[in-house]
Amino acid sequence: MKALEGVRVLDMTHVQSGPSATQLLAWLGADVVKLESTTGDITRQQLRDVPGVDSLYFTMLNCNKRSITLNMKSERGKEIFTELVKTADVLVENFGPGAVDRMGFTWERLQELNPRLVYASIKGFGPGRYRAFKAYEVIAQAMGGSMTTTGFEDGPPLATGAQIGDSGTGIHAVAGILAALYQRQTTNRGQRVQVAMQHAVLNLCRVKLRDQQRLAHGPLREYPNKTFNDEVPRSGNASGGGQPGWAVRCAPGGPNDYIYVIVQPVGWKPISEIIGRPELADDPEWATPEARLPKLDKMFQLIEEWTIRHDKWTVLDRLNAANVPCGPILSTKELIEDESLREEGMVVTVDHPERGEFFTVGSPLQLSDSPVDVRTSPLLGEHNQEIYGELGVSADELAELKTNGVI
Ligand code: CAO
Repeated sequence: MKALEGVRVLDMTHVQSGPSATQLLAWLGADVVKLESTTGDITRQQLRDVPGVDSLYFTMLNCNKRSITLNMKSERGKEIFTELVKTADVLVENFGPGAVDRMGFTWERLQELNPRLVYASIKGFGPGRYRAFKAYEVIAQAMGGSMTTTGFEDGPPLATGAQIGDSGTGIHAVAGILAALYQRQTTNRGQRVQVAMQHAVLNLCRVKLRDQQRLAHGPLREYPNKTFNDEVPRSGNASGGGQPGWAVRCAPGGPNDYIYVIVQPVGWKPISEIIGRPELADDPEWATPEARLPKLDKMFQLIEEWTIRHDKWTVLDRLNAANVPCGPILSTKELIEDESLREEGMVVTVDHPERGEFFTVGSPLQLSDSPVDVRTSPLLGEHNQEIYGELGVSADELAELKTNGVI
């Protein structure tokens, strides 16, 4: 038994934000049926590395799902969809604003068809002035507080590699869907779940709005910036939080030879010993967090004078042995080859029928009674016969639907 065993998800998602949500639902045990246009999710063909084979973009976001094709713009397609909705517990989509309504399926209509349906939509924006706008990852980062706070003070706003706008929103959508399924147990009714990418990113940038309000009471002393105006500045690699941190360089000086070091109040004494400056532990100029606060740049410079002489793995071990929190910057190559991530099931090998073996990132949700078993993404329409057979569509009719461009 898996946690979501028996939950049927009709998955009309495409690209990243929606598929990331439904892949998690599949890993939690839901039966996720991905409904695609007859040409398929556009990502099947985007960024292809192997000609004619579903891209890694698709295969890494659509594991453990089944795939059916259905032309929602044909009359027969709409009839079939009507039947599919009746058998679903959850419908998820992330088309541009209004697309499902234009297909003829408003929330009112869907409720009529299946009052227990949980209907989840991911859009770029909420119902306010941006409601009709399409959105992609970095647009959400731009409009949700991430870009303005990422980068260095003297440089432009930066996008982060973490897909907080897409996959970050997907996770928020999963939380909403699970809550709606839970509430349905008492109400026996489904409900509408709406998540906006701008909102999800803003939620993840919550602490930056904390700092925006703190500015009213003076400069942000935990930031490395020397001057402040009326908005939170970009602060490079400073944590800006309660405990100062910075990325310092390590040997041999390559692009990822850095380690992020946090200096907790208790950490200063062991750090000063490790870096060969034990006298600074009791020096009133350095001994307390308050004394160090105005010269964090100098403090990290002192630390770097030691780290630059060692590789990041040595620094990781030395600092952790003294209970100093730190993290080497791991490159994508190091991550995919990381033994411990493989043992933990976070980097897994999947066997795809056309591409062969590839790596994917496993499920970060680890439940003791619902282990995740990562299986390949489906080929386009691979489960047409299986799913439409359940609805009573005969083999002859299937062939006819194919000829007529309905599936
Ligand atoms: N059968 C027939 N038509 C289908 C179909 C099907 N099975 N599935 C989708 N379509 C049609 C829709 O009806 C719609 O057509 P109309 O515009 O004529 O009504 C069209 O395909 C989909 O439109 P779209 O706006 O979703 O697609 P796009 O490529 O122009 O935009 C995107 C892509 C991502 C910008 C947009 O979907 C969007 O803003 N989504 C919400 C935000 C989001 O999730 N962004 C994340 C992007 S990366 O993860």
